[in-house]
Amino acid sequence: MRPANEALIVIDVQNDFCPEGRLAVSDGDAIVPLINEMLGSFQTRVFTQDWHPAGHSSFATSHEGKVPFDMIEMPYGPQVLWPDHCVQGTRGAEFHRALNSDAADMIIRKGMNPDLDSYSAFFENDHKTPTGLAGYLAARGVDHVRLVGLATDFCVYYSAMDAAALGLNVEVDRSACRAIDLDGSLAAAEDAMRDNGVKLL
Ligand code: VGL
Ligand code: ZN
Repeated sequence: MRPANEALIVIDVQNDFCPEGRLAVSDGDAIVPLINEMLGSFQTRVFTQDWHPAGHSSFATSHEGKVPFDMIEMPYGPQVLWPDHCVQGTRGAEFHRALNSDAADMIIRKGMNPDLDSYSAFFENDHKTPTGLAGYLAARGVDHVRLVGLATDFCVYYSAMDAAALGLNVEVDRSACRAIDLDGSLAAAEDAMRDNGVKLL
């Protein structure tokens, strides 16, 4: 068993990010057995769930003339436009059915604000609006997090950077992550994480 100051954070292991999902990450479901095994050795286990209202501003279908993976400028900065995904209450938004989600101590839902995307488990993409996870971890005496899940170069990456900025000790276990990798985004994310003191396993 890992010590009580360490948490496992399982990012967005949902049907829409797995093969056959709306924003499928190649091999995304391959990490499920590994994560299930890891869950047994952490005393604090947090899951995140991307949880968008229909018509969310991060969907290409919400912008006339745009297609998935186009970029737009939002008031809070550049935003990739995605296929519709993880719409609240749909099968695509559910955790992968083989994932042991019963093990979650805490489930953080994010991306509910129609005008603002949210990749990180800690802050929405304006880098200001908190999800409450930092307070939850602090209240439980957690100062060390291990991140796994989908996708390495988006939600795992943003979560790792925010965790490091909050002063937590951060590890990303790449054996239990898979990437989207848009135009070199995986290499860029790994470089930025290393530069910010995130330990890549
Ligand atoms: C994610 C794109 C859009 C992720 C979520 O979980 O990495 N990526 N929404
Ligand atoms: Zn999303």
